[in-house]
Amino acid sequence: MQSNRRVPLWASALIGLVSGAVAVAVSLLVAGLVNPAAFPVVAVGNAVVDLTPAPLKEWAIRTFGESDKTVLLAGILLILAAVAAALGRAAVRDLRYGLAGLAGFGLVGVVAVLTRPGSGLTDVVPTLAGVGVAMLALRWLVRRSLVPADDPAVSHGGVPGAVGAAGAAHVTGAAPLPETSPEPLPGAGERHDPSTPPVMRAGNDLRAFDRRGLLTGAVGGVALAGIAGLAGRALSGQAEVSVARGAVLLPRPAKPLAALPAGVDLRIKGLSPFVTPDNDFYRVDTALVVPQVDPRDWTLTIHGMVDRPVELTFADLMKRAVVEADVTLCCVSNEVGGPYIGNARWLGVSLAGVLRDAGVQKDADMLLSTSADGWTAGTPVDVVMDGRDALLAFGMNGRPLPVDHGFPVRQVVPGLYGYVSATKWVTDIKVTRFDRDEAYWTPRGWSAKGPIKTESRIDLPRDGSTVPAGKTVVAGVAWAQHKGVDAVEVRVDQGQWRQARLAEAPTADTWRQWVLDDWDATPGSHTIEVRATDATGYTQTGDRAPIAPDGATGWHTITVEVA
Ligand SMILES: Nc1nc2c(c(=O)[nH]1)N[C@H]1C(S)=C(S)[C@@H](COP(=O)(O)O)O[C@H]1N2
Ligand SMILES: [Mo]
Repeated sequence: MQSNRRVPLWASALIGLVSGAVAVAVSLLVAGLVNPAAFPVVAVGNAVVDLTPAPLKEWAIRTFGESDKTVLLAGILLILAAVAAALGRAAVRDLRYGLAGLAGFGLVGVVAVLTRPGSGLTDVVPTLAGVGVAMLALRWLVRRSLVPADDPAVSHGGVPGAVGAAGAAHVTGAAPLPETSPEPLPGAGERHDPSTPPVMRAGNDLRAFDRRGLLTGAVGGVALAGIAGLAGRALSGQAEVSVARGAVLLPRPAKPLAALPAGVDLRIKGLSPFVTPDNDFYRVDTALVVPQVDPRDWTLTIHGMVDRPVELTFADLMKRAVVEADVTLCCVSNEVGGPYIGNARWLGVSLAGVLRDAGVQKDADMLLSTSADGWTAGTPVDVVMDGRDALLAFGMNGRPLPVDHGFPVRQVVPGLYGYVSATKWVTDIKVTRFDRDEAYWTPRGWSAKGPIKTESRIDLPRDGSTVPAGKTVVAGVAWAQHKGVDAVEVRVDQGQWRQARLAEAPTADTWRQWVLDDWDATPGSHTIEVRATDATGYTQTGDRAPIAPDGATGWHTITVEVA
C-alpha cells in the first residue's frame, strides 16, 4: 500500500483538479459533437433544478434573479472541484481509489443524462468519454508525480531537465517551497525528519514525489482541457443557435400557397421526390465551420446606391408581408446528371419590397450580398426587381431554415445559380454596379452572371446498373427555372427521341419530374439520353460544356445492362 504522506496536499489536489478539468472539457467537446444537451454538467444542473423543492427554487430565483442558472452551474463546478481535489488525494494514496472516484462521477453524470426528457442511449457517450480520458490523465499524472525512488536517475538528481542538487532537492521536496524561494541547497532533503525517509514504498517499489514531473504533467493536462473545452464551447455555440432556431415561430404567409397538387410527384421509387427532404438537400458553401448566427443578433443592412439605407432586425423582417414560394435551387458546379440541385417551399419576404423601401438608384445594376462569414454574391438588380419571387427567406419546407442552409436568413432568387444569388447567413446587401464590385467567385474564374441553364437528369434506372429485361421505367427531373419545362425527350441507343410524360409543376420556378413508362428493355448494353425543352422553345444542346465558367451543358447519358 502506498502512503501519500510525502506528496503535499497541493500536489494531490492539483492532480485531482487537472483530471477533473480534463473530464469536464472532454465531455463538453464530445457533447458538442454528439448532442450538446448531453453535456453531463448541464444535465446534472437540470436534474438538480428538477429535484429542487419549489420553495428553494423560488428563493433562488428571488435571490439570484436571471443569474440563478449561472449560480447553480458555478455551484456545481465548485462541488466538482472539491470532489476532484479529494479524489486526487485518494489517487495518490492508491490509484484505484481515484479511478473508482472518477467512475462514481461518471455514474452521476450518466444517471443525470439518461433521466433528461428525450434522452437516448448515445447521450451517455460524452460522460463516458470524459471520464475515460480523465482516468488516463489521472493515472498518468500520478505516475509522473511518483517516480521510483530507487531509480538512480531520480535519487541522484538526474531528472531530465534538472541539474545537480536542484534535481535532487525537488525529488525530496516534501513541502512546497514558495515560488519565490531560492532553489533548495544541496542536502535540502535533510531538512526532513530523518525517521521518515523522503520516499514512499508502493508494494516493493520505493516511490518519491517528483514535483517537476507533476507540474509539467499538469501543464499538459491543463492544455488538453483548455483545447477540448474551447472546441467544445465553440460547438456548443451551435447548441445555442439550434435552440434559438427551435424557438423561431414562423409567421403565416399573407397569401398561403395551396398545398402542392398530387400531380407534382409521380411517386416512383428511386426518382427524386418533388420536395427534397432537408436532410437530402445538397449543401454547397465555402464555410469550414458553418456560421452560427443568433436571430436575436442578426441584422441586414442595405446600403450603397440607395436613397435611404435600411437596417432590418429579424423581428422587422417577420413583420413584413410574408411570401411563400416553391423554388428549385441549383449549383453552377452541378455536372450534367449531377446531384447539386434541390427543391423546397421557401418562406420569406420580398427582396424587391425591401429594396424599394431603400430606394435603389437608377444606375445601380448589382446587389452585392455578404454573408456572416464574408462570402459574397453579385445579383443583377433587374432580375430581383422583375416580379419573380426573389426572397429574403427564413423558412424552408415549413420550418426555420436549417443552419446549414443559411439560418436565420438567406436569399433565394428563382432562375439564378446559387453562387450569384443564394447567399446564406446574409447580413449585408450593397447596391452597386457590376463594373465597380466583384463577388467571391468572379475573380476565381466564374462568370459574373449566372442564369440557370435548361437541363435534365435521369434518376432511373441508375447509371451502370443491371436491370431485368422487359418493361422498364425511365424517369428523372428536368429544370429551366423561371422559364418552365415544356417537354422532355428520351432516346435509347441513339434511336428516335420519344416524349416523356411530365408531372405537374406549380410554377416555372421548380423542376419537373418526367417518366417514360414503356421502354421495352432487351438483353444487352444500352445507352439512354435525355433532353429538355423549356418554355422559350429552347431545346438543350447536346454540346458538352464544363461547369466553369457558367454551368455545364450536354445531355445526361447513362448506360445500363439488361440481363
Ligand atoms: N454564405 C454563403 N452562401 C452561399 C454559398 C457560400 O459559399 N457561402 N454558396 C452558394 C452556392 S454556390 C450555392 S449553389 C448555394 C447552395 O445552397 P444550399 O447549400 O442551401 O443548397 O448557396 C449559395 N450561398
Ligand atoms: Mo453553387
